[in-house]
Amino acid sequence: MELDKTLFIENFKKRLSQKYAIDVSDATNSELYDTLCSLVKSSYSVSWRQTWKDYLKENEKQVYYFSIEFLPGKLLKSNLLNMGWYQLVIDSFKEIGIDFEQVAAVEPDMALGNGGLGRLAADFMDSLASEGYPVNGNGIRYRYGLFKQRFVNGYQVELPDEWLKTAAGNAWEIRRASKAVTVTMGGHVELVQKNGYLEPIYKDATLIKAVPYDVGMVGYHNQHVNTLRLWSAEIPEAVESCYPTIEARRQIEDITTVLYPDDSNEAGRRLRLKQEYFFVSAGVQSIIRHYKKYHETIDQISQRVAIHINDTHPAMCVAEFMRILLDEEHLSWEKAWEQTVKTMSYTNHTIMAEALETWDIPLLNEIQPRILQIIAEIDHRFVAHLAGKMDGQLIERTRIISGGKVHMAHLAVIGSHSTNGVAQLHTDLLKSDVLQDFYTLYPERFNNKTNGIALRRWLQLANPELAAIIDQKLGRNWRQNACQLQQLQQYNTDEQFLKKLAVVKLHNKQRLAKLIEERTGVTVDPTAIFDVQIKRLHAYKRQLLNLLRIIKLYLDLKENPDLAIVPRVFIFGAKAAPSYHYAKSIIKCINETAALINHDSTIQGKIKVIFLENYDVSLAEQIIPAADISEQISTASKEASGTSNMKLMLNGALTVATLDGANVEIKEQVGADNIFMFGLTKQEVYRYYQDHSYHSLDYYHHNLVIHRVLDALIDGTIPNIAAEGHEIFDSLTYLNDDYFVLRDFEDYLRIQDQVDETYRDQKKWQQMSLINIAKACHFSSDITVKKYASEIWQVRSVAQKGGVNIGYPL
Ligand code: NBG
Repeated sequence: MELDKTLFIENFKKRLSQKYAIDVSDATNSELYDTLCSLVKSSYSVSWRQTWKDYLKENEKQVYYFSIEFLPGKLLKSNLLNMGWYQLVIDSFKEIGIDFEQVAAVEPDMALGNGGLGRLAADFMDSLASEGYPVNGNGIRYRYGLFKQRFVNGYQVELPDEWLKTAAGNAWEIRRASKAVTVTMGGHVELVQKNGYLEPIYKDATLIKAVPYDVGMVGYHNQHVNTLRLWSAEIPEAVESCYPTIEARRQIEDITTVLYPDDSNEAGRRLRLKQEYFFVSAGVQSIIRHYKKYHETIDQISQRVAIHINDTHPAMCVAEFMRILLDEEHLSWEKAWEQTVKTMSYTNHTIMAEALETWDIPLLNEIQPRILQIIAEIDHRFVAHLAGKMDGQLIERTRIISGGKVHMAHLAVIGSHSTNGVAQLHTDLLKSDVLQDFYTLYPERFNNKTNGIALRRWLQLANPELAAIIDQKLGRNWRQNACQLQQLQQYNTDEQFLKKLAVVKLHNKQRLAKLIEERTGVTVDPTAIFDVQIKRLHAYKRQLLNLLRIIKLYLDLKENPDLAIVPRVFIFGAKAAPSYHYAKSIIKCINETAALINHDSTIQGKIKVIFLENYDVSLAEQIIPAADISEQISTASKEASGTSNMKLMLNGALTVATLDGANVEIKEQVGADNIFMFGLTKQEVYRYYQDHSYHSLDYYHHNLVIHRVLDALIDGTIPNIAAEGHEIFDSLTYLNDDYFVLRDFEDYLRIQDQVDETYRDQKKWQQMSLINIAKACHFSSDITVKKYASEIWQVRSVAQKGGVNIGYPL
């Protein structure tokens, strides 16, 4: 039915009355939110069912994107936008006296991820549905999402995120008890000969019921809805009596209780491994069950199924797929292996050693002995196949099991037909360094897929004013087809348009200033430069480099309060893993520096430092449109891609960047004149590793500025950081500064002076900003997923793009 305001209001009131037996005037925001979600869901459910039927009818190849993290944030606005209902709902609510923003605020962030990796998975889900690809997500329904961060006396304190317990709960999920599967864990396994194949006999194993909760992934104006399937662990009915106490039940239920913010202790690691096997096994079993329902034989399954391994956490997909093809379908090893490799593909998201997972053999044996047996056999055959053909040392370096450990990245590369990095520089590093031996073995498997972002969320929803002035110039087609944003470049000399850009930015900064005041009590000047660094807190991302410059500026201003600098507001948002001591010390130092600076009237408010608590997707949506400067200052070679760099440029921020991750490609797009580059290159960093010629202590001794700034960490200049200041001081001096902070410091100061100078020329600034907005379209995740679809998964788009008219019916 064609949707109009009157009809919508009528239906909304009716639904509210059916659900809660009340009128609009008596309803709470939660009730209004719940009613709206219910209407939205009933509308897209029709398309959801139809999408599924179309897949079946056409016998479409299905892709399953396995990721231990999905970080969608809030879904209401994004669903309304994609359905073509957004404006209509705002207008209708206004007419009946409801404040839409207050209703939308009721929704809890779905924070089932830590950072970039999980958010990328969520942006991909949006793009895949919007481009009409038959791709489903497969993950875990954590009862507690990423912790809520509070600052107490400047320290990070973690509180549980009970998102499912909030009044709004998860309005979007559908529990599908009928699709549950059983996951087997622990115990022992024996192989017995039976009718020419080996049958595994499990003893003392634990059976876990895996129940899927499906969330619709709504495509943009195309009536195409995919599924994000999240698994929850429960006790199977048949064995309920074996778990009489709450403690006993928790052994099972805990598997899907918390999202791991780190895995630095043994108990945490065991549970983490269980989580990995749990969602891998549940997902792979349900894929094969579904496939068999519609196909007679399984030996060509790779023609209809593709499984994507997002980072190493789901790497056991390789072994689990083999297990089912061998133990349950009785395929020969060779046939099963051929199908497995053709089905699997893998994305690497980091070169940081600590994130390339390995598992101790006894632990894997304890969690899933059959999977260990299969991995051992894959390893054995891999070695046997290469023996005599390849250098023995290369074989040792690449095998899956070595040094008492199982190397998950090796399993993922060996067991799949495609391995990709997430930015060109990162992929080059995989080939030349981290996975170099594998590149020698399988050059054809390696490819690059530079990350992307969903322009719908990060521009249309986060920055409606900017979107509106773009409409005035380009019409609305860019909303369907991101590439058209490029045309904005032609307005580079259109002074009126440049002024409009500046006005929009100012409005966004005023809004953020208000939020800052509400949350921190600190007043900031919206005409100052808003300098933003938002990302997980990690030494390699170098929030510390930013902090050292802030301290330098402060010391300069104390010496000379009339110093002519452009006023700046430094804005941080970052969570540190709870056990990452050093990162938490950096948080404490930033907070104490902020307290000192923000309350020192002698510097006349020329700089302010704001660390906003609890950085999450919703906060990112508020900070990004207000940013002037985007800090992308990781040590070259360490940041695989980064995606906040893309979101910030899309919103007109100018980037201060090292030649790292996707910054390199951003520079290629906007040109060296429209970005502020500084710092060591990857080659220079690697040269230091090789010749050991970096001695950070020399910088402390010989560079007066550095000396003075580092002393401020330990001489009481910044109060309340006696321990943390020393810890950081030592890391930068005696421990030789792993991430070259001191080496890059001077160059960073130089480039920041250039930022000031450029900001003084507002016209030039707006022109640079415009180029950044126009060129950001190259980083649309719509484009990225098309490349995954055609070059890795070999699937086609099945939805028609209908334009604005294919809204979703009521
Ligand atoms: C992160 C990288 C980022 C990258 C995202 C998404 C992990 C393991 N890696 O640079 O650090 O942008 O993945 O690819 O979270």
